[in-house]
Amino acid sequence: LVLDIWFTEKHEDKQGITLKVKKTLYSGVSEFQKIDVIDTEAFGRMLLLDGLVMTTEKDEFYYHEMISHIPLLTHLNPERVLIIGGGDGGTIREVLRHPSVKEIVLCEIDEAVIDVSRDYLPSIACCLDDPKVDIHIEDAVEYIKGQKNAFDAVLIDSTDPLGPGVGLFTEEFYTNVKESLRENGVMAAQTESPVACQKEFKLINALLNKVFSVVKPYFAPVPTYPGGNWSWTFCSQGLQPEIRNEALAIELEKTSKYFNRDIYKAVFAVPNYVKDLMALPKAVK
Ligand code: SPD
Repeated sequence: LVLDIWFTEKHEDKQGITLKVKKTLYSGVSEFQKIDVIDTEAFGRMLLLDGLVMTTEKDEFYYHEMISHIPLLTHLNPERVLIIGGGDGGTIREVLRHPSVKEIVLCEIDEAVIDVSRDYLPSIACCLDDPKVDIHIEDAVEYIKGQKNAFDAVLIDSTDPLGPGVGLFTEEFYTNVKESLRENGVMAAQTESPVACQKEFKLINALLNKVFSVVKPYFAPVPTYPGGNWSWTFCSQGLQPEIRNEALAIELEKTSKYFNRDIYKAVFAVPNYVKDLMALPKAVK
């Protein structure tokens, strides 16, 4: 008997991402959500939370390189970094490539995501036990309230604005993130797909604009996410996103799968349909 099993993540009951399944490796329900790891033909092992694709072995590099190197290279000397969510460990792995970083605090609400990632996604979770990493199992909405002037960079590696992730997409939360930043601190958040999640993308950007003085969305492919094109948003209280450590950018470029210095500049290009969404002006002759 040859099994022909396919997984589909349905998006708003209108479209879907469909992958051929080799095997289900793990299925469980934590205090917060359903967790699955599926081995797929095309993208290797894939982590699902409440049935939504969080990461896969084959395309995780776009997401984790983008959420880390774009904001961190803007900062001259990031030493203390907070990652919110990110229990799979992919963002930790990339942040550790910045030698100035002395401490990474991972604030993840669901310890089970960390445990499952350790067991089934070793190439992504490889650095969760690095001595520079301090893991807090706590809701970041509460954790961030007690953090003032504490971090050089905050990276919001959250799930979608659903279930346990909802509180990470509010003006109050972003205000607390801003207050947790040291002088010249930078923030980057995953901000949904400009193709498939336009309502969410627009709303998140409007909230960020209320809180931060510099708000710059940037874009890259993530083939297994809805729309295939994803966004993150860089925020600061004055620093514009630009490479401030050229030597490190060159080092990262040598061994990254997506990041290079041309990509750094290109990711901030805003397509016209996104300018329309954000009510930004287009070129006028
Ligand atoms: N629709 C998927 C959004 C998931 C964003 N977070 C992914 C976590 C990878 N570390």
